[in-house]
Amino acid sequence: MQYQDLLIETHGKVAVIRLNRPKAMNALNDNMMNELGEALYAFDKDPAVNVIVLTGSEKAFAAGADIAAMVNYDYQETHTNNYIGRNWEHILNVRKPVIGAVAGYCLGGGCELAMMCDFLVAADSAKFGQPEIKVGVTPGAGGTQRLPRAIGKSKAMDMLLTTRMIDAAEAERTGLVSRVIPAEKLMEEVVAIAQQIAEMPVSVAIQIKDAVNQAFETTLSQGVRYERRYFHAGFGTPAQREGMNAFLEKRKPNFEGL
Ligand code: CO8
Repeated sequence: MQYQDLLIETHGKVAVIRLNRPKAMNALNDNMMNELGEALYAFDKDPAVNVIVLTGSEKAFAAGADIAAMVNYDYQETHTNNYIGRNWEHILNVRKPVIGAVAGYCLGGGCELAMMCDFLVAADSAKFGQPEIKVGVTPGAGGTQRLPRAIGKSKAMDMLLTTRMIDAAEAERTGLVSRVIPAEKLMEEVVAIAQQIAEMPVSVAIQIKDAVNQAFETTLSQGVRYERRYFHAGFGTPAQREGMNAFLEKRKPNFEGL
């Protein structure tokens, strides 16, 4: 499939979606977000793909929503046509794991999109920020909600109100990203991480992702009960038979197609 604003690669069971508007620091416009939704859904239902990586360029994961496209929006248009809601959050419906690989600027809507990934790996060049206040608006794709959950209220307020960017080291320290990697090795290492996950049973990866996301939507006891349903159900699956027997037989498990 060819896209105007995305580049696509596959590495075995790993699909890489690259945001690609180099002249505008990957500013996110309507077409790119429509295409991103299409690509995500295509890979989510493709049995040859177990894990998706979302990335940008060396300079920018994305420097935000496209300000040139938004400058003349009016309330009627954004509300009635449901801007953001209609095409920004498809990523949240993807069942397979989505890893965000962030290099360079990751700002505004770019940071909000990154935070919709299941986890983030940053290049040491990454810079995260929510500078929307400087262009006269609040964040609109979860910045005021996901950022405090990720890094705590004080740091989030600081970033949102002052527009201060944090670097990769601070992002790792605060839990926004899981690992930091030298920029020149970012994609090699992220694809290797994704391949490691892709060798696991995709059915269980989907359940773990779903259960972890429940942790942000429910109470602890309800969340644990939710997890327990998956755990019990696991004993009716071929992945459990293969995984546990392989361990006891001291061989590598083969989760192909599971
Ligand atoms: N939108 C449109 N174009 C952009 C954006 C953007 N967000 N960011 C960069 N560009 C363009 C520049 O206009 C410039 O274009 P040109 O060469 O034609 O002048 C080109 O990219 C290169 O940028 P710079 O020359 O500015 O490069 P610098 O290295 O000097 O600076 C920065 C890089 C720091 C990233 C700087 O470009 C910047 O501050 N960008 C804007 C960051 C920002 O304010 N982001 C928040 C935008 S608002 C938002 O994201 C709301 C999200 C809610 C969702 C809304 C959905 C409808």
